[in-house]
Amino acid sequence: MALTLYYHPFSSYSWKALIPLFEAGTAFTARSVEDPDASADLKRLWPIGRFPVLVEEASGLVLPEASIIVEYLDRHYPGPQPMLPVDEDLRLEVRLLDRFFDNYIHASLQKVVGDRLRPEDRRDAHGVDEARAMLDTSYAWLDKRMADRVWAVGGSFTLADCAAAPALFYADWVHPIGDAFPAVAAYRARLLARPSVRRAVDDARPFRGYFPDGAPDRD
Ligand SMILES: N[C@@H](CCC(=O)N[C@@H](CS)C(=O)NCC(=O)O)C(=O)O
Repeated sequence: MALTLYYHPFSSYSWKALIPLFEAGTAFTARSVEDPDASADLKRLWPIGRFPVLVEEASGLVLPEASIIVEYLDRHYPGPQPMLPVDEDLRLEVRLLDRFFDNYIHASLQKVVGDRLRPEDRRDAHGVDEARAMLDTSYAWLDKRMADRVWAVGGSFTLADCAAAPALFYADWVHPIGDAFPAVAAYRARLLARPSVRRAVDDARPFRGYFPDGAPDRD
């Protein structure tokens, strides 16, 4: 069945949906919101307007929200390795880590980036301080967890790692992980070495100029 992904190559949440598509080698049509027609179609399909959004042409299914997209792909277009483990308790742990990366790391980095995009007189310094504090707390918790792990949950690459890759990639740009959290830094490096993640990072390179205040000259 034909699949279309509405996305942007530089968008962190888009990477979260792209990574399992690349992992499984699933065929899909990519419609970047750089294209005004794709952007208009996206807003018609999902008035919230955020991306990624997956469309399954044959069924007419319109699926927003990256975590839900990953679960749907895993169920209906599985790759060689499940993104959600078969074991129910491990599945729950994967979902918990997925929430952790989205709610505490991804949301905090988006707050910092979003603030830079505001006019100077509309900035929210207190909110940014809170986001940075949350990043520190999250890095500390994750550092302990990752000390003796390769991937976020269990022994294989899952939805939790799909969430972690873009979150840690961009979080480190706005709030460096540094030497204080070596297990988080090593996990980020492992994620970036994964071919599916590397492909998402490389496809986004032409858009680095979009990063407010400039992208760091690394990664
Ligand atoms: N909860 C959504 C978040 C999606 C999201 O925030 N996407 C960003 C790009 S990374 C976006 O659409 N930004 C454009 C906008 O806010 O208008 C998900 O998990 O997919």
